[in-house]
Amino acid sequence: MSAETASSSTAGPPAPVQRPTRRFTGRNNRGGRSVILSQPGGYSTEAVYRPPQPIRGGIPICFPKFFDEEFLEKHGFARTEVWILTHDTAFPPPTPDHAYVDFLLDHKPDDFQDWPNHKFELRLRVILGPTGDLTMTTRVKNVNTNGEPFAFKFAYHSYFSVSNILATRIEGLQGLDYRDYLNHNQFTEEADVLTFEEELDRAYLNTPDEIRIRDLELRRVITIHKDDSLPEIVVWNPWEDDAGLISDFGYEEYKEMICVEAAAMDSEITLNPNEEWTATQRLSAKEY
Ligand code: TA6
Repeated sequence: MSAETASSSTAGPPAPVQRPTRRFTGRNNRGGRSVILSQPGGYSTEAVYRPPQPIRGGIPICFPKFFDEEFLEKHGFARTEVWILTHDTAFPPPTPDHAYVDFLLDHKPDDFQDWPNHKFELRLRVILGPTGDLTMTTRVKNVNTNGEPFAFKFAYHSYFSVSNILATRIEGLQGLDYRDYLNHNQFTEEADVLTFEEELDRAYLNTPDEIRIRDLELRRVITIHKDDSLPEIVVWNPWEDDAGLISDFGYEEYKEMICVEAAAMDSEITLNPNEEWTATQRLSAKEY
């Protein structure tokens, strides 16, 4: 009998599976409630919600814009709107050891004046798995009754906490073309891993399904798994000078964050009436 089998025979029955849970907070001063998905091992986040300011942190949903032509209006209205909490039977039923929540943002007449005359349904399912994996699936449907198509861009604007930006590496980008938004040029990534020593704002094009964020101090790898609907990866850190210009960004916080965003932002997605687009990203973390 091998040592491995001997130890498993004395280990007793396996520990019961601890399931992620979901709960609702009380109503806030705008009448809204928050939904908290938690996993027994931890994993919580905090964010301040002061509409119409977007939340700095977490995973804001960028829709229907990412940049406009003049770079003036960034990231669209979806991230600052109040979404409806719903139960969406059109999503596949999740397995019992996952906690999930469904949200809906739809069109009311005269809403969203910077994207007028478009009726849409924007649906989001967030699933927390037993090992802390976080899966987000978005569905965008054109429900225009005037026969018109519409076009949009999209991103999961994910903020990640890292121990030290100087000890952070992004893996999976070598050989890819990227647009550099700091000097409006296009380059090809030559480095085997992306490191940080100054402000960086780039969109990598035609990226693979998995991109990893390696935290050398924490000895942790976060993997972003994404589907083909999200061909780009945006990487952003404002560094010292730019962070100082952003009012809700702590002066030193650029040292402990990185945005790595699965996106469809390089070209627009066009939907005809009744067509639907879906995009999934899953985040998982592993220590090594
Ligand atoms: O996604 C990267 C980026 O567009 C950067 O250019 C930077 O401006 C950042 O997002 C912050 O955007 P926000 O609108 O959240 O302040």
